[in-house]
Amino acid sequence: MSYELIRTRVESGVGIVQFNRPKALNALNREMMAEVIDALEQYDVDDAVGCLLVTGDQRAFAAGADIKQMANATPVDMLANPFIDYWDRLRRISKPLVAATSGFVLGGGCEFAMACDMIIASESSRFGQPEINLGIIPGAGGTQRITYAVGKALAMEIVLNGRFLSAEEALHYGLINRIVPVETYLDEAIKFCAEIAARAPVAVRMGKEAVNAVFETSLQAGLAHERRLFYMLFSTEDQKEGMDAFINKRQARWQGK
Ligand code: DAK
Repeated sequence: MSYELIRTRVESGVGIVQFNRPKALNALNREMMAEVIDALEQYDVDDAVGCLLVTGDQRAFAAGADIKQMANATPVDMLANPFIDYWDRLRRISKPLVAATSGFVLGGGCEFAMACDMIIASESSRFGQPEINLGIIPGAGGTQRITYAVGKALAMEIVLNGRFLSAEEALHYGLINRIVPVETYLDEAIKFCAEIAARAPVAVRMGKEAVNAVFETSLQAGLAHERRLFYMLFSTEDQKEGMDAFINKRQARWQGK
């Protein structure tokens, strides 16, 4: 599949998708989002890929949804817009999904990063939901995910007053996993993803599913869900391999089976 608005490649078991609209600060238009989701879904079923990484460029991860594309939209246009469906498809990606951010991470760009499982941020990353400046509010999960991450008080400032978070603040509040130098942020993120990609593939997916269940269920239901996934992993060859490798003091060789 060839793409016009993104770049894709596989490195060290990591499926990398890079937004490629630098002149528009990687604003997420419908066409680019369609390509992004298509590429991620393909990597999700590719056995050579164990972890997915989405990135932009140094100046911007993404400065939001494309304002020019939606400026004249009616409610019905927005309802018919496939845009929100892309976020639902993002949630159905079963392999770990990491965002490597730098520069502006705003609006839909921030919502995209927060919809990922983990965020590796360059020192220059600035996170925000500035939709209020356009007379709207976040519409792709921003009000919910930012509140889960930073709590109600700060979320209100971010959503109602367009307050940006620096990388340090984002780390402090647990929005991101780590801060890395601007010059090497993508390499660092690839290394981070490659480590995960080298682990037992089925267990990694089940681990992601179990952690994400926290946001969807009660503790009781979440514990039951975790236990079912845990028992299920005892039907995999990788569980037998992992435990045999430990007992015999050797490196495990994962099959993803
Ligand atoms: N959309 C379109 N173009 C954008 C853009 C955006 N979000 N952000 C930047 N650009 C373009 C600029 O128009 C400019 O293009 P030219 O004028 O050169 O043609 C180019 O990128 C460079 O931007 P600036 O000249 O403004 O660069 P500065 O360094 O001066 O400023 C900035 C950088 C990031 C502070 C500024 O560009 C800015 O404020 N950008 C807008 C940030 C923003 O408001 N983001 C939120 C967008 S609204 C939906 C759910 C959710 C959403 C949509 C639909 N559904 C349920 C269907 C999400 C909505 C949003 O994200």
